[in-house]
Amino acid sequence: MVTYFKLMKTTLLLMALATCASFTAQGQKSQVSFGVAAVCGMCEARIEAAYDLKGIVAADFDLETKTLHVVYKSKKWDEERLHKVATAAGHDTDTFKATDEAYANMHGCCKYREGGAACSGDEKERP
Ligand SMILES: [Cu+2]
Repeated sequence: MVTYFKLMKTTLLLMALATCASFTAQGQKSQVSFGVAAVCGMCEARIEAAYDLKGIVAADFDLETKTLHVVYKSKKWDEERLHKVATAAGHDTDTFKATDEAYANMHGCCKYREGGAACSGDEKERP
């Protein structure tokens, strides 16, 4: 009986190790899409630039659908923290709100809460 338990323990340990190894080999990448409030091309550039961070593989914002797609290393990031990268740059997401301070720091034509003032000159036109 004692031998049997020992064998069980060893088997379980080996199985656990094998599972860990296969996760590591895949690099544990995840991806997520969520809504981010934005008005113009400047917003798009600002949002994508904000995600130029360690552990983020790719960030692509679609201005037409106002959807951000992020590929990230799940070891370093989780969804809540990814949302907060956008709010720190001044952009509300579909779950979290930007602070008034971050919002106030944005360019005037990017004020999406007031419906977005008309962008002028060098920025891309609103869709
Ligand atoms: Cu803008």
